Amino acid sequence: MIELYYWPTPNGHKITIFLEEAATPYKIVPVNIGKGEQFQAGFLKISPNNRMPALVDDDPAEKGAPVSVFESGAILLYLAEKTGKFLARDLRGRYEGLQWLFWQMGGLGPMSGQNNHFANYAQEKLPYAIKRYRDETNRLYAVMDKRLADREYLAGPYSIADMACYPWTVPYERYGQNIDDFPHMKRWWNTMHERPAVKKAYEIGTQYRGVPATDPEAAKILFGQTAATVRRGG
Ligand SMILES: N[C@@H](CCC(=O)N[C@@H](CS)C(=O)NCC(=O)O)C(=O)O
Repeated sequence: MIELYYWPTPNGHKITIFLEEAATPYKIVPVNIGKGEQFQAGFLKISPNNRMPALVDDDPAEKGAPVSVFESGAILLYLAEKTGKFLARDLRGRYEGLQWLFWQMGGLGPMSGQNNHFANYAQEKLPYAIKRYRDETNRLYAVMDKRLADREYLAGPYSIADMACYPWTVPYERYGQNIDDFPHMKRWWNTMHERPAVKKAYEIGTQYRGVPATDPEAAKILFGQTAATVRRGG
């Protein structure tokens, strides 16, 4: 059985989308990040970056001790390799998927995250920072839009790259973007939105709603972490 350490955020949704698409049995272990559960000692052992998602597989391909994985991109790759699904096996197809997965991990995710932080969470409204990340999100949407002009999904066939990108485009309005400016991306977005497994993954998320990151106690836990936070474990 796979244990998924999860909270319903974009990075969490990526993994429930995969597991629902592949019909892989799994058990959710909630990690309420607004309450600081990401700093519990047991969780830090499998996710030293104090971030969810993380996964423990007690029936790995090579058998033996359970395998634990943190970082959503690594988890998607692990699951694709375990199940043989949603990543092409041939060299070219595989790298079509992997490059767009890494594009999400290094670009779309972090830039949208900073966009959201400065536009919606920062107490101090900094016009330069807000514009910087809104513009970069805007640029990245155009990259995706161009890519999707002549193929159904980012890698061609449906893959872990789409599962990684979609949750980070769901809140496009919060990120100051107009999806009508990106017609190919909009077509892809609607296709993703209508997939039954994607709907199911988001439905599962609704069971775990905690306090929003704007709550003062949650904000204290989530924002302003430094090396000292890591050294003392929370
Ligand atoms: N690069 C990591 C990012 C994970 C991440 O940022 N998770 C957030 C929620 S989306 C989290 O656990 N935050 C807890 C905290 O900030 O302490 C991944 O893709 O897994």
